[in-house]
Amino acid sequence: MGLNLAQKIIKAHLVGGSMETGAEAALRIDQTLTQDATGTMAYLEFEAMGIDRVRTERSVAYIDHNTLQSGFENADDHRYIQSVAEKHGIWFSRPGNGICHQVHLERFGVPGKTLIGSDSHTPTAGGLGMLAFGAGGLDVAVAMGGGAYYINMPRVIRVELRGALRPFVTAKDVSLEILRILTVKGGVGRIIEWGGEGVRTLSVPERATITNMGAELGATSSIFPSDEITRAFLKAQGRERDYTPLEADPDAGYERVITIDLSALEPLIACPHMPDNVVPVASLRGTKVDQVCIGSCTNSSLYDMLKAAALLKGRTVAPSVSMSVSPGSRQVLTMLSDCGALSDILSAGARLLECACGPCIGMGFSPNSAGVSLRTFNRNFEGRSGTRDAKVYLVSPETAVASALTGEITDPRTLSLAALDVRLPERFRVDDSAVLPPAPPERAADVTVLRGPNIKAIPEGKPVGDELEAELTLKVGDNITTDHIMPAGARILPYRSNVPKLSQYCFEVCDSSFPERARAAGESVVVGGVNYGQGSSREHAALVPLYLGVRAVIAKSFARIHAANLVNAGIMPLTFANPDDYEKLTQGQKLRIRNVHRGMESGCMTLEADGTEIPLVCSFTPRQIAVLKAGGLLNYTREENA
Ligand code: MIC
Ligand code: SF4
Repeated sequence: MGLNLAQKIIKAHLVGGSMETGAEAALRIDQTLTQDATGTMAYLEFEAMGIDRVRTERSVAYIDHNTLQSGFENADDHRYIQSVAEKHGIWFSRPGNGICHQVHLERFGVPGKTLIGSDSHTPTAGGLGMLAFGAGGLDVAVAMGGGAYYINMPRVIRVELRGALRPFVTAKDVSLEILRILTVKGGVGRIIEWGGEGVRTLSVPERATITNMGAELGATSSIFPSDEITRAFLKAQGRERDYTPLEADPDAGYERVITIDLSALEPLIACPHMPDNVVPVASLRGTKVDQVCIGSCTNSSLYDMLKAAALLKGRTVAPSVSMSVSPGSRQVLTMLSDCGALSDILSAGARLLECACGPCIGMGFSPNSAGVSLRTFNRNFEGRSGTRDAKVYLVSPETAVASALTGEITDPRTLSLAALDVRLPERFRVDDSAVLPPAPPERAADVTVLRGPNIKAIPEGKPVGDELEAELTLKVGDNITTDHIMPAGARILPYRSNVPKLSQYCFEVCDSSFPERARAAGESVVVGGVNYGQGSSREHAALVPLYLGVRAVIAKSFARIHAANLVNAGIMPLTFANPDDYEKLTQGQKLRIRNVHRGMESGCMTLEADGTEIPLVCSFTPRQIAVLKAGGLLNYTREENA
């Protein structure tokens, strides 16, 4: 049997382990990216490893999340990242240059290469045929140092695309359709490989909208083939030399094949508060809209912005709607400005925000109380927008603009507008002056790393002992996101390099008394339901609980990146052997697990809770057991390097 595309790239990068489904595979990583909200931690960790210079083909540090600078904290972090990047061989994309995934697609992604990034939407680069993974900062730090990245060898689902999208139906609707089919858990342990004749009808930015939202499926990665459309995109970016054709073998095997007929799709919308809560836009017709936002790493390409501008041209946003547009990169913004499309957006009454994540992560532009916000983004988790009771819906740029114009949720097809004829340019405006090169090796020693007072030490991991005795300090339900565990937003995000300060907000969305209780307990355990830790790659969702004394999380199931981050922090992710046992546990109980070390090896442990015995399971690889016993990946790597 031939190989699918994912297997081909994995095979070419395998440096250890095995490609058998479920086994641990160690991959050589060609490129890394970081963004500032996770980057400070990643570079502190990289520094702690004592390696002088990155050993990747290309590592890029982006500043795109924390750009509000409402105090000294963000600016200090930017200077830290800029100087640490210059010293250690990392390219630095200045604030204002754009969202990491958009800029990486435009300027750095290479088909057939591997990329890991300290951001869950790193698989956006799969739109170019790159095999890209979201990871915790520590995994990225290790990869920068030349270490392998470990994945549990995923199953591969093929999505076969047929036909072509009809007017006003978009790549975003394809993302929402696959979420409707697979749900936010459906991609866990899987790579989603897109293929079929319909692929040829999708441009690279459209493919990237689709691979971007593979993160919402919980998928390990998502990937498109690299074909003539990829070549044309790279050529238009002035880097045709990076092109390699790539496709699956015709007889490749897949776990499952899902067929989507593009011509049968209609505009879709994800309702509050989960990206898989998908219905046709038409079914919500007439719902009043308060706010509309176009942007984020899902829908901020030049293509998306030109479509939005064409629909807004000569029209006015409804008086009841507050609308923002955040182009994904400086390339997008300058090209919009050069061709006059920016004026069409502004004249229609939209507010122009910076080329950054902005409202997507609650950094400004929060909706009004109980407001309805339509966003072209990828996540609509409760509270993420910064307004606790806001109702956030996820849509395409076309649906967003149609709704902004009418003031209510509107299927763009009902406005009798002429079909859009937006094409990508043959040549993008290439200006990399906002990407600063690192110092050459011979000058690196002269570069001083600048640290502000907000940068605090990384919490030290503790070796996992043979017996755990701890209090169950928090019991939460299903689909707990990292936004629940470690919220972001304008109030909290500036403290991403200050774990003690961040700890005040841990689990704030679920129970604001948790930090106090955990501190009082000393050592504690958190209990969760299915898909615990879904969403972002932020390792703060592990490091902050570590700081608060959490030693294990017991859940019905875990999201991939978060489970890896817990292990990296030296916290055990354990699973109920029988999910119904979740009901037997009560917050406040004293828990005990004996013979932890034997249990990690055998995959079974027994939890004692007030005389009840509850079987738990785990499937740690020998490497993960060593990491847990060392008290986390940082200690483990230090020991290995020594
Ligand atoms: C997100 O979209 O949730 C973020 C903010 O980009 C995170 C990273 C972070 O928390 O800094 C992600 O997706 O990994
Ligand atoms: Fe930024 Fe939002 Fe994309 Fe995360 S999902 S990288 S916050 S734009």
